[in-house]
Amino acid sequence: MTEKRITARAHTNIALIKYWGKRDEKLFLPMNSSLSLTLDAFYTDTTTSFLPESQEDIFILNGVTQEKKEQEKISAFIDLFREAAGISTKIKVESTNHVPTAAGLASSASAFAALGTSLNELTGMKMDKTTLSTFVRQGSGSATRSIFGGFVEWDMGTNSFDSCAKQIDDASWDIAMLTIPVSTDKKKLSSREGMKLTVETSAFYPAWVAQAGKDLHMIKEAIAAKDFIRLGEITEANGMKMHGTMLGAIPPFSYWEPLTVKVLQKVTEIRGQGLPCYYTMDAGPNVKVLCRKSQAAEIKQILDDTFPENLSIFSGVGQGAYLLTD
Ligand code: 2P0
Repeated sequence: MTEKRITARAHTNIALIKYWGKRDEKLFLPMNSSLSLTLDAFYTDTTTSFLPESQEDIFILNGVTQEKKEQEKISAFIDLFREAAGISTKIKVESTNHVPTAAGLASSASAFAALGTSLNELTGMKMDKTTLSTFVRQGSGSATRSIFGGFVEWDMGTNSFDSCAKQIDDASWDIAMLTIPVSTDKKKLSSREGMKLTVETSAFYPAWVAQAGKDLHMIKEAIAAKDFIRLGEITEANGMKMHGTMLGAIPPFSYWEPLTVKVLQKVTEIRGQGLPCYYTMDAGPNVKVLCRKSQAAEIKQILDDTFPENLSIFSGVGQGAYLLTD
């Protein structure tokens, strides 16, 4: 077998309508459809190559060979491609996360989207992006959306073949995001565990599912109308509804820290001063702020003056996953 090395890049994405809960844990089928913005500031580069002589896959992340547990997780994902392509050769995966070290934003979304895009080429599958998104979904749900750029919808679908992503809009209309890193500590409860506990125990969960569907419908209308204010209002409300479900879980839990609340209050205050900006949060204490690109520098300055030890990171809109080698 000739030495073939395939490198792919995928950017991370931040959901504006959140994915929170699975209806099928093995196939990563979500309880609700979601919608995200792909970011250009944070991405993963992954190179794959065949290991014809090896009995095992090898997974190297940021230059460090990973332990068996991580390796097995990656091998199970590679198996999806091997089975589809009818091959059994072991594979070496070399991955580098390009995420500002202070941001605490290491993302399974960019990781599995980059790996899947690379494997799609290496194994000769050459699936179209929509089909590829159904494969990477089975590595991590949020990765489904990182296959595409701009505003991306992950349609919950009816089965494993139609639960896929599609681009809604390329978001090339004065959109940006600021990330305020509140804490870089490893979270106590992974998003996978957090959403499972919420689905199984939260009294608020059925309301979340109903609301997420309505919010998705409304945000798509706002995007079609390029209505930034409406987009922000729906984003902010949806994120808070997701965090509300966690307080209804047994035991209740929250990813918030005291500084999180101060940042949220500041964003509201900045908005009150006539600079439209809207917050959202994922399964962690960091705050992301949706704003107009043309006003991002001004908003960033106010945030950085207020929180000088937690400097915000600017991101423009990112493109979908792509091959770096050909
Ligand atoms: C999202 N999150 O839509 C939501 C909002 C976090 C909060 O997708 O179990 O790492 O691998 O499918 O994708 C993070 O969860 O979970 C996530 P798995 P994932 O972005």
